[in-house]
Amino acid sequence: MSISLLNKVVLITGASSGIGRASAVEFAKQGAKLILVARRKNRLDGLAKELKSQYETESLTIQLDVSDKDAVESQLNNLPVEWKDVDILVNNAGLALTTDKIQEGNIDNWDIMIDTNIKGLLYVTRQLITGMVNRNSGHIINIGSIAGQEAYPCGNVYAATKHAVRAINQSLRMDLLGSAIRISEIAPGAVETEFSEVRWNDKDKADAFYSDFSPLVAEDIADAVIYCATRPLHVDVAQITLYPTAQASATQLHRGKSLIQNIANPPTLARKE
Ligand code: NDP
Ligand code: 8X3
Repeated sequence: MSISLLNKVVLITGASSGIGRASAVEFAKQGAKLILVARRKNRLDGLAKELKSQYETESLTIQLDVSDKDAVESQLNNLPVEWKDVDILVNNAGLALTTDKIQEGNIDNWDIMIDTNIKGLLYVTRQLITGMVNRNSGHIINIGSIAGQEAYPCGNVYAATKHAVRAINQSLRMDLLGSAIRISEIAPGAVETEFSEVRWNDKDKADAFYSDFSPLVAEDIADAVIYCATRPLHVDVAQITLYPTAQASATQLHRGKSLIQNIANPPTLARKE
């Protein structure tokens, strides 16, 4: 049993790469209209063009740094009238920067993670939630992490931001109780996207990280996003945690080719640009 997403207006932050991009593709397949948000506008425009030709998708692309409070307010307050009523918000934009001990941490990196993963998510949510409340309809899907459920060595500030996402998710559900608005959190383990390359600013190190186990791919998370969005309106999927089969916690990865060879149909790797 599922509901239709045809002509629903879906705003996805961080749609230029990885999980956000894959989610945009899946929503496009369902006939949704997409507001694609990220800093790299050329990528968003390329995606919009691709989705138009493949699925006849109508898209609006917005270059926006979600950590820029004033820009979020002005851009999202001034959406063209046909895009104003956002039905589904996917708060996906986020990043980790380095894996350092706190005592060796770079404070500028902490600020960027906090400003993007926590404050950016809140700024975007605040702009769109009033309309959802007024219409008594809407769905906010937040991309958290297993790092929101456990801390791990050198994951300190990133894990703190994802714990915050989890807390915000729980609070949203409580604050909106009595409305028809749904709140979901998806918490992935290791997903092969540009995430690790951004984290370490080192593509070889990122490639090596994923090289000897079968990580999740962005489409696995997009699949969960669509699952949440297509449940009947009386069902609110509160939280989904997704691990690669080869992972049991943030620090426990079964590395080695044997498990991969035992999987009959290994997933295709997420597209990278
Ligand atoms: P990617 O690096 O592939 O994608 C991150 C996206 O976030 C990009 O589209 C990037 O766009 C966008 N972004 C980053 N900073 C900003 C900003 N200030 N303003 C607007 N957009 C921004 O990584 P993933 O797809 O893996 O990450 C998506 C989410 O999933 C993140 O929240 C991440 O924490 C979470 N996650 C990832 C996991 C993984 O293992 N990959 C596991 C668990 C959670 P641009 O640079 O163009 O602005
Ligand atoms: C990304 C997963 O384990 O690197 O959120 O924190 S982890």
